[in-house]
Amino acid sequence: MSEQLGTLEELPQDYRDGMAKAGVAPLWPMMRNVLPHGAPNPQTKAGHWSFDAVRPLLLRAGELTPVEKAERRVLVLSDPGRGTGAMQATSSIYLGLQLLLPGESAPAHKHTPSAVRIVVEGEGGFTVVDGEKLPMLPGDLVLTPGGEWHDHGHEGSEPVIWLDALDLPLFVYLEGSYAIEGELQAQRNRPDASDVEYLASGLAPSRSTARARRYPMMRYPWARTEAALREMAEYGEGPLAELDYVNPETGEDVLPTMGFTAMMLKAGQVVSPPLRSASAAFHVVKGSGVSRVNGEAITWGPKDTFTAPVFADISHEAGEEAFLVRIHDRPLQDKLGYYEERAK
Ligand code: 1HN
Repeated sequence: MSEQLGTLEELPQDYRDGMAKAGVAPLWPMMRNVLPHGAPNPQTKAGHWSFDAVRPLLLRAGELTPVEKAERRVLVLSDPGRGTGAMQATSSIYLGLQLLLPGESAPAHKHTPSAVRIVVEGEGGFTVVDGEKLPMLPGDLVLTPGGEWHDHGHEGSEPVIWLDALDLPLFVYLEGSYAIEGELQAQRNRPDASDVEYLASGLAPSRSTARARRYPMMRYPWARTEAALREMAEYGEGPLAELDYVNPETGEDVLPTMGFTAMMLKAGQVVSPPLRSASAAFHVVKGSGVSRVNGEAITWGPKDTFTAPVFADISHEAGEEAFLVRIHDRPLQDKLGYYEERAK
């Protein structure tokens, strides 16, 4: 294995000029940039967005910019490693905080990237996906899978804020990101599938009926997630209560590229997971604590969001009982065949 590869500067100027003219470049000076030894060298840096800091800015956006002029009234959480304005929070995950005011609606569209909303504040908001009206209560996780029509509305009396997570950076990278606009959807007059076909965990509509939809359940009510985590923390095996959000028909991840894992930390509990090849964002549904990401301390409170690059050394310590949702790209890495965990 060669240690030191040749540099561009070592090459004669006439040769460099000739290469530039011919539209070619030598690989060897650039090889380590794209293939570092042992582990990736991520551009992403750990980020932390305090909800208390972002909330007033978001509410002010509500005064400054009518939803008609924004389509989606969102403040984007940019990766500090890429700088403010970067349309990504990690290599593969876009995050934004979206505000909808009472009576407003965000128009229908469908696009190639998939999105998930985690409701941060307020009641009365809803998302309609393919005609299914999905109520949005704090902590709920709502899917709008790629290719599905979706619009948002608000029947309540206070502002509603949610966190958007999209696999947008992948689609931008693939030059595959685009949207189609449409009319607000007619809503089917029935509760969403989490309150009908999939009301009870472990029960699914009989297989004698038509084949299940690709995305059979698109709302994961927080009340059930929290109740399940509490039982896991009390009686489950292992030190940590963690639950993956899965498709109730297949048991697979809810979306092709992004995964979601809810976790409960008891007051004072410390967890130190293995290094993972997946990048991650953590959204604090409730509670407070301190996490260390590659040695940097992040002191978080309710409704905050923080991120960790690939292979980050992460530990969490809950000051009080805490519930976090981890957003990650393990499903994509599984499909590409390289997801990896390394013991610390
Ligand atoms: C989008 O469709 C929504 O539907 C929110 O609420 C944020 C950011 C980039 C691209 C599409 C939404 C988005 C988005």
